[in-house]
This record gives sequence, C-alpha cells and structure tokens, in this order.
Amino acid sequence: MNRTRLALLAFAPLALVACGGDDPITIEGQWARTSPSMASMGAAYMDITSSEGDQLVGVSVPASIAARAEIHEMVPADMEMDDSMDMGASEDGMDHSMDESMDDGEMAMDMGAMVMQQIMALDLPAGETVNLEPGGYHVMLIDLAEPLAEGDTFNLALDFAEAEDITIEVVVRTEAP
Ligand SMILES: [Cu+2]
Repeated sequence: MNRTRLALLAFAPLALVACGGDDPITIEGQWARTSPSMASMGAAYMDITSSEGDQLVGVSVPASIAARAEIHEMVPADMEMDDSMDMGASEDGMDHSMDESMDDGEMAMDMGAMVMQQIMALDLPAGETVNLEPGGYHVMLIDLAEPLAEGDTFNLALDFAEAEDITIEVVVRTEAP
C-alpha cells in the first residue's frame, strides 16, 4: 500500500508535464511525412486526448513549411458530395482530395474508394483518444515550401474550441513510429 502511494506521488509531476500544466489536452506520438507521390503535400498525425471534451477547430504551420494546413478526414468516395461534406470545404480542397487519392497508389490500395475532405471541427469526446493516422483523420499540409525530409522538425499549432491553443513539435518520418 505504501508502495502504491509512493508510486502515485512520483507519477503526478510527470502527468502534469505531459498535459502542459492546466491544459486538458494531451498530444502524443506526433509525426509527419511528405505524401509519397505528391511532393507538394504533406500530412501530420498524432493522438489527441481531451480530458474534458473539446473540438480541434484549426491547425497551422509556419509559412516556411507550407502555405496552409487543414484538418482532413477520409470518407467513402460515393459520400464525397453528400451532406457530410462540410460547408467550409473549398473547391480547391476537393480538387486536391481527388488528386491525392489518384496519385497515391499505396493509399488507394489500402483504402479502396476513399477520398479525403476537409472538416472544420474534429470532435474530441471527453477522455477518449482520437487517432490521427494514415487512412483516417490527419492534418493536411498544402503547398509545402519544400518536401519534408526525414528527421526534420516543425511547429504545428492546434486551435481548440475550449482549451488553450497548443503548439507541438512534429518530427518527419518515413513511416509511423
Ligand atoms: Cu488530406
């Protein structure tokens, strides 16, 4: 019993650091890569946990990395035009979705007839870890200044509906960590 209590006490400061003090958002396992066959596009992935429930409503990277960043989801191709399409998705975003799904042979094989589209808010249910991963939700980096090179790092700013904005450092990898 004493041992358990000691272990909990020892762990508490670590937990605070991981959550950024008062911040109820935890980000883990972040990484990014250049789209395998489209050097002008990149994607960033991570696991996000909100202890209180929140929404990710915006993402941005320095202009030295990419012209802009968007939150994307993968949907079956035949749903692309139905009402699940967010009003905020631009024509530009749709064109890019189609290009990406056609050019990325690996992804097309894995996903079948899946395309990606922009979403304006990613729900983060309280206490649930939401995975941004290849083939699912991701942060799209559009118009990369130059292709991401393995080992590079860059800052990614995450805006939340409730929590304070967080900026994380993302490492470029060739495959998931
Ligand atoms: Cu995308």
